[in-house]
Amino acid sequence: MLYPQSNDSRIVFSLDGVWDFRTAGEDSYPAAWAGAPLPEPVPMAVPGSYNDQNDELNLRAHYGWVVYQRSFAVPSRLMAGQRTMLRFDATTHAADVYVNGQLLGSHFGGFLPFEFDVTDVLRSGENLLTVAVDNRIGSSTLPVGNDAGTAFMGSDNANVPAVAEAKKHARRQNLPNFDFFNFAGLNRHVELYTTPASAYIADITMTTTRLVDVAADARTAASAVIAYDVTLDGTESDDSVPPSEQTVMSMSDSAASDNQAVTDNGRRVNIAILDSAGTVVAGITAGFSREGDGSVKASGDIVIENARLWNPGAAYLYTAVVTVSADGPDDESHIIDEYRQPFGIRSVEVSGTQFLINGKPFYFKGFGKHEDSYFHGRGTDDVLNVKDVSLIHWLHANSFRTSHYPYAESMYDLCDREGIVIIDEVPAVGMGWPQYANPLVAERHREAIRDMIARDKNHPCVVMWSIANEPGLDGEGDRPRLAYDYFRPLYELAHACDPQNRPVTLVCCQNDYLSDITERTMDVVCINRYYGWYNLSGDLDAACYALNIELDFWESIGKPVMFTEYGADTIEGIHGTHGEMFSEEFQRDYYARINAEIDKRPWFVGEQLWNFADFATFQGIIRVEGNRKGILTRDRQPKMAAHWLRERWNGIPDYGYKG
Ligand code: E9O
Repeated sequence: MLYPQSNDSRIVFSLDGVWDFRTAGEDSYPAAWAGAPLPEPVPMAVPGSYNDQNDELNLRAHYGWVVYQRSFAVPSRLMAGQRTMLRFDATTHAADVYVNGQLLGSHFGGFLPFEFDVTDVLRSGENLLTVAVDNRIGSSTLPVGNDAGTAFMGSDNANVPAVAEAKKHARRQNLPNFDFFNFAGLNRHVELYTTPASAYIADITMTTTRLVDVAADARTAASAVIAYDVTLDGTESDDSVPPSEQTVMSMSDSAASDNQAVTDNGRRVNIAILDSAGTVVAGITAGFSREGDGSVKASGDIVIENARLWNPGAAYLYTAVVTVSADGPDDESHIIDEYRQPFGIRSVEVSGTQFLINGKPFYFKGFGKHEDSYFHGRGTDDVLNVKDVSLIHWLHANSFRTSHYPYAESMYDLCDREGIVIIDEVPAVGMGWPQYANPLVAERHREAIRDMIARDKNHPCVVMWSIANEPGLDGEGDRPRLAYDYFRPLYELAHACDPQNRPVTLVCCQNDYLSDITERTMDVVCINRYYGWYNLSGDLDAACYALNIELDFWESIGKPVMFTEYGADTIEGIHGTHGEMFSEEFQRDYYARINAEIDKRPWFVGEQLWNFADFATFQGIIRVEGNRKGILTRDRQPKMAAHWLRERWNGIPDYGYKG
């Protein structure tokens, strides 16, 4: 799904702003609210999680449905003959969408976009848009909620009669089996956008397939072969003919002016490749053909000479200006649709125990993050994203994982531009044994993998897919095999979905790595380890000893291995000469000691600590105002460890750290 874009052929209208809002029932909402103004609404900003926007309603404790509503008018003159789409960048977690009382459809899953065709639904004048959103999580949702018991690492005196009795009368609530607050609502942008109706560009894929003569510093290549793939859809997209001859242009030609390759019905695509200065450096014109699956596509290769490569810390972006045109009855060429797709030229591969970008061994320096901030909750916040990216640079970090869900698109755009590397993760967090036997979970999991890769495939910043965080992989009996049987097909699905065939991983929890037979089969072994915190607490000598025992095991596996989490809760302002747990000194010493051990292992290809910043969680006895493992506070002030890491990371190059 292409991100909405305004140009000569398309219009985008933002529906962000202050909407009307009401909480509704645990299991439903009044049907009458779908098509009439909400009674006594309160204001609610979109995008944004609703939870921290209104204190009177105690929305952090809300369980079940809420209803958002706004009206809008569109300039019907401008939209006549266009296809009009209503897009949600993400609603968390399930949504029913109505326009003028008519149900357009429902969507499940809180972190990826969906859209509805509203061409025949909108009327001139005011339209009423109503979105009902459900925040409930349970054993069939991703992320996973507990149906009973406690939330993630919650405490309970299960056998005390009074506790057991009180639970029967307790209000229903979400019990996340994950460690981040279940922020919900219209977390991301809402847009109306148009495309031409008869034929429009439905998708674009730009894939680096070959780099020739990469320079020693990996900044350039003598040439790069880019596979393009453009999908056409629309009411008249299906009268295509077999592909006509394609015309590859040299750099000196003007791509935009070459219209030689024309189908019988005259419809053709032109792709002009612009460098970062906007100069056309290559291009192609091609016809469309119908594929076996019924889609209408144009695909082939474009060669870019003297290619500038995208690198961590040294980004370079090209833009593919994709134009579909056809000859009218007057024999003149008319543009039907156009789209500007940025992309980067780079390769990613795992070779032996190395993670190679542009053929050079890359070392991951960074963290797991969250979309999380005061007031906004998980709401898209470009100020915060720009600030975080600047802090990533300040720390001399080069990467992060989108723990534990795909982030808003604008963050990937920023990272493309700023040369920051992303491990992109689906919201499969909190998974254990019951989920592996639940076909609904498996289907939702597959859908999340497919949708994430379809959305993010063109981003050069994304170098690896993570298909889950900390599922149960080890244990007695057939458990390791059950986990393998569940995850191996998902690993293969991720590879099959990705035109770039990037490495795929599964982020594994502190576990019995000897009985776990799944993690070792990933392209990169990504481990979350808390030696010295959750175990051997506070004893860094014992922690290092234990870590080395485990590292000896991974050495025997012969794959690249990295930390995707390690850390210690730290309350800013707590100090001590001997650095006890929770003090700023302890967090610094923890990283100093653990990093000294991984530095001895050449196949250990990265350190992504936990976490970039403190973040909100479900309340519980081990969470004081959330998870405090940030090296920054929630308001982005550095703790002592951040200064220490900043110095360490300044001395670690992106490429070739361990030879
Ligand atoms: C997932 C992440 O979302 N990994 C957790 C992080 C944490 O700080 C959480 O925020 O808790 C760590 C899981 C470690 C489990 C260790 C097991 C030992 C339990 C006593």
